[in-house]
Amino acid sequence: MNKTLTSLSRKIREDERRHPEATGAFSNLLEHIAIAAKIISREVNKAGLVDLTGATGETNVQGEEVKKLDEYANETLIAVLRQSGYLAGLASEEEEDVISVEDPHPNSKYIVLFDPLDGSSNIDANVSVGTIFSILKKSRVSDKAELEDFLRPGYEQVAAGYVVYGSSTMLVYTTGNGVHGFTLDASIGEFLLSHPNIKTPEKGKIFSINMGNLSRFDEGTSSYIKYLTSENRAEGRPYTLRYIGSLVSDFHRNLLYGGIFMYPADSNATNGKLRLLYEASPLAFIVEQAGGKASTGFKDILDVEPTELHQRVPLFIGSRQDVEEAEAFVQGKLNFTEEDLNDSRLIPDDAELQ
Ligand code: P6P
Repeated sequence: MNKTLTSLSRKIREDERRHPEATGAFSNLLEHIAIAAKIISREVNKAGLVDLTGATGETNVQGEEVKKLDEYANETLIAVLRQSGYLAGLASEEEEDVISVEDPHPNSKYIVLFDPLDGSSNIDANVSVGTIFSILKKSRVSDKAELEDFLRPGYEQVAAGYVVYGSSTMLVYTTGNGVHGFTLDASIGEFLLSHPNIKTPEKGKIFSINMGNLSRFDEGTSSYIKYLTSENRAEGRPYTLRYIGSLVSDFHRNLLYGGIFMYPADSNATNGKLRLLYEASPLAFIVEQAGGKASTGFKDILDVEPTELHQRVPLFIGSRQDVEEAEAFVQGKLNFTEEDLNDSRLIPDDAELQ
């Protein structure tokens, strides 16, 4: 496959041909998400010129200030997905309740959950932002999508992906058959395959966390950070801290380079800040398909049974060995104290971490 000439549409249809039972509804849905991404990308890339930056003066269901591009991205995704004709329902970070699509197409058995523009607090500073989406099949045959169709563990997803609006616009997705990245060639309006079959390094050298919350982290997380940043590490030099404050951008960098992103619970937020259903869960599907791991610190993200639409979850996600090490510290199986800083014999080697 000549990757630079493989469009997203072609890849989606090739995947479809592997499923004789496919009706084309799923492919159609993915292509509509790509259409919405192109429209949002166009506006994100000229936001400063068309007065789409800045706030609307409203707050969303999360109690967060709604930025104009937030609203634009949310409305675009809802409008385009409704037109796909194969959608039974949708849920958005910007919408308090699920939205059931009226008179859905008889084939419409899919539901989509999305964060329309994650990291939007960075928009005015021209920092990369992103869209995250998760696709499931309705759990019940009835035609109206209801809340219980959306409260599903991550391992039931049929597809997940994100769009990062950065130096270039990329769409990365999985349908359970590897992870593939497409870069938007705006001159022809096509997403072209640029990163086929993405695999994340087994172990990285980057950690991403908001160190401003250090005093509020649990002892295990604090000990893990000490371990990563110690000059006496048996495995070599300390890790590098990279944190943009935009989940999709931090996740995308670590997916390609290796490393771990953490948004743990802290004393102010017992479940952390990030949302399970349309942030942690889709990114967990992607990272597991790329050979990495996603955990709450105690269990796989994909196994978390949701109870609320907008519930938060602690998130440790990235290279498998890094996440496994973080779990060992968070669970108290490993500890790293000030005294260890001067005694390299105490630094756990990989065998101890297994
Ligand atoms: P903090 C952006 O607001 C966001 O939801 C994610 O994109 C990002 O990873 C996180 O919050 C940053 O949160 O508390 O470090 O500013």
